[in-house]
Amino acid sequence: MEQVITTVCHNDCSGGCVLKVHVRDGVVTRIETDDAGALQYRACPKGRAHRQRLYSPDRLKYPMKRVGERGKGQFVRISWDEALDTVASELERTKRTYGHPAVLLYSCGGDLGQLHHKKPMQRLLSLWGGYSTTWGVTSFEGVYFAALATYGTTFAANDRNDLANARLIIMWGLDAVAHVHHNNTRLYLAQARENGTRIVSIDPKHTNAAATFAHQWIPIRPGTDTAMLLAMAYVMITEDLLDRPFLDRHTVGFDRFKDYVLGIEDGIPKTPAWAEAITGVPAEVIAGLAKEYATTRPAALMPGWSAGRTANGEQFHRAVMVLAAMAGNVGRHGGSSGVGVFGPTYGYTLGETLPVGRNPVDAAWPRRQNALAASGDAGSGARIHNSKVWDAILEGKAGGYPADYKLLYLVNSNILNQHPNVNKGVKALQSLEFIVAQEQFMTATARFADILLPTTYFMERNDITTAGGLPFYGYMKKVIEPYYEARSHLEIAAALAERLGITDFNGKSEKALLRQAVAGSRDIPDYDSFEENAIHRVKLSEPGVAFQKQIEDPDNNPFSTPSGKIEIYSQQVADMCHPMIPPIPKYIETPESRNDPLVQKYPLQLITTHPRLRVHSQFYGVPWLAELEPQAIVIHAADAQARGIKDGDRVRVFNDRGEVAIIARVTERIMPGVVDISEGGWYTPDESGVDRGGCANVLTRDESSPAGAFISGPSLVEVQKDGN
Ligand SMILES: Nc1nc2c(c(=O)[nH]1)N[C@H]1C(S)=C(S)[C@@H](COP(=O)(O)OP(=O)(O)OC[C@H]3O[C@@H](n4cnc5c(=O)[nH]c(N)nc54)[C@H](O)[C@@H]3O)O[C@H]1N2
Ligand SMILES: Nc1nc2c(c(=O)[nH]1)N[C@H]1C(S)=C(S)[C@@H](COP(=O)(O)OP(=O)(O)OC[C@H]3O[C@@H](n4cnc5c(=O)[nH]c(N)nc54)[C@H](O)[C@@H]3O)O[C@H]1N2
Ligand code: SF4
Ligand SMILES: [Mo]
Repeated sequence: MEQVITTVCHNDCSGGCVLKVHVRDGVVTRIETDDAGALQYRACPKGRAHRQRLYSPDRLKYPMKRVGERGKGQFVRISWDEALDTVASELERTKRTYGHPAVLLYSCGGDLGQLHHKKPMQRLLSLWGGYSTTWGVTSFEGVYFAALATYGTTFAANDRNDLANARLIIMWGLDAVAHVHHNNTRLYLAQARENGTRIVSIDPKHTNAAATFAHQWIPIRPGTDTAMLLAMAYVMITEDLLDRPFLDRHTVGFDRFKDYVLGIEDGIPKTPAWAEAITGVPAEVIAGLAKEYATTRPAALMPGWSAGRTANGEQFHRAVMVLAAMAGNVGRHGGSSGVGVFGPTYGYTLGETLPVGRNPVDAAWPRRQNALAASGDAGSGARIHNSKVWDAILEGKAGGYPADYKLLYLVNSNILNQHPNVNKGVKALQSLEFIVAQEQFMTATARFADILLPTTYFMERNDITTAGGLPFYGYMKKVIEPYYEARSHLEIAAALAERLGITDFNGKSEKALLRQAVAGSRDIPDYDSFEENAIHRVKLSEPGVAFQKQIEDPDNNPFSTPSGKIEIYSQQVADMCHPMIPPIPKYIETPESRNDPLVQKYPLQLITTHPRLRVHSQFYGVPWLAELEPQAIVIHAADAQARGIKDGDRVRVFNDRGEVAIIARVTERIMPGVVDISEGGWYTPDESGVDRGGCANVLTRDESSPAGAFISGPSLVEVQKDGN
């Protein structure tokens, strides 16, 4: 008999989409989606294709141990007991020999569950005595830093349904069609457009969102956006288009910013002509958009996260927020604080599932120089930056890192594939004493593990999720039994706790922990119906607006910054005394810009966008999706022609860091001089070390931005027709 069970997709595109999973004899046979009511949470093609991932030949069935050379992917099946005993004894050996900081726990995205993610392992290792880990959220450290510095909080974006109230929407490096950024963002963009709202896209690519919604596409050289924002500020200042009362009432430090923009501070007026030379955007286009933004109220300046994932990406996000304040768009319907898709205003209320506790290794270290007070444990000096993991492993204390790292524990991460400079990553992984990966698939990283622990798919366990941007809770319901011997992250941590002699890890079942989370929610009235329906929407009388109270009644509602106002000049940042993290936003050129001498050798700038039909490396090779969109390098027709490349040709893409062999997609939907390989192609080296899987990170720089943005571009490369 076929059953249809409703659950919610787990992927970290923040979709929270509804899946109606058909199950027959314990096997998923097909997947449909939401079709009820006016506001649906409809799944994308990935959500519909989960079945091909669930039962993929790459899925791990049993615990395994490495037998061949590390990285060659040769493993034999072992029992769970042997696997867990080995992991526990390696943890203990590493601790005895080198101390707790030698254990590096790494976990990234993948899944938006509240319970089954890194939490069980974090809690276990904290109780055990501590571990090293990273800081610098791969996704959005730039906007995170900027929002904390400027507004004192990250709950700083209007609810996404408020977009329908805007009269002008600027999608600045934002492709809400490909990347979702909450399921119904597309619906609200469509509503806005139908209402006559003008929509502009500023992006090196003519994105899906631009093609669907925008009236104007402004191509811009990657990594130069701050210069364009400063020139827009210049026009607004010199043409007296400022919301002066707003600036006077709600902000501090505008005059310092103004002096910099006008060139009083450094002798360089940030004119549109100055910005044109840097950004490639004509001066009149910059001036035109500045006037339009300053005079159209309300206007929503909506950045994605990619322009912030460049060197000095924090400056981009800080500058966007300053522009939003200059135009008085903060705290009003249809406006935007400039925080864009990060947020939401709506504070989700859920009780704790499993408290992670304080990590003694974090607690033992003084704070980093570049940590804001509000950054919590991530501000500990024991942390290594995400972009610097390979150097930290290779160099350890001798290279100035906090510890010598010997054991890498991976949960929800395809780190080799997803971190910059894969070839350096291979060396780093080879240098470690022991690697454990809790994985579902034989990924590029899993091939390097010593022990592989197979984990459950979200459809094989219960969890709760929220989807950023709207007041929504999803119950990710178990629909089938675990695949072969797969176990959940919670079960694995509990089994290790026994072996490590930790008695207070957790005495509760999975469902009891989820019940406890729901009991702590002021929104979800009852657990059982939530579990049954799989979604709970909170009805608000109107879309939430970030900082509405602070703007409407500032005397009684200060911002949570040190000054109580929007900090255009941040004293907290000034106190860091870091020349590359100025207290007002500034344009600082990125390495591998068009002015880098390396351009002679590698003339094209590579960006590495998030794939529409994968979530990072997840769904790679799923037949339905791969057929729709094979992994390719996107190149402008003029650049292709100059190299004798035709659409569909095999090309080599290379720089000093490595080489990728891939198919070319020739188009005019990307600006000349810029190429794109979407991140997440599976690193598949051939005998000569050339990657055949289209992994962009073979080519990217493993540097962090001064205040912590994880850099995903631009990287200089050259492209040649294969066989040349
Ligand atoms: N389908 C799908 N959706 C996803 C994900 C996924 O893997 N697949 N990943 C999710 C996750 S974890 C995250 S963090 C987000 C990421 O969301 P984003 O960071 O916003 O996504 P990106 O694709 O990196 O970039 C968005 C747009 O910015 C443009 N861009 C790149 N560099 C620059 C630049 O320097 N300036 C300007 N102006 N534009 C630039 C790109 O061309 C692209 O169109 O997406 C989430 N959503
Ligand atoms: N060049 C470049 N690199 C990038 C980026 C970029 O824009 N450009 N973006 C960065 C960003 S924003 C992010 S968030 C990272 C993402 O980096 P990752 O999170 O490492 O990428 P995923 O491919 O999602 O890998 C998650 C892995 O966890 C495994 N896994 C184990 N257990 C579970 C589970 O229970 N659930 C799920 N879902 N997976 C599990 C999955 O099988 C998968 O292999 O990539 C970063 N890397
Ligand atoms: S992959 Fe993302 S957009 Fe697609 S169904 Fe899942 S949550 Fe929704
Ligand atoms: Mo991300």
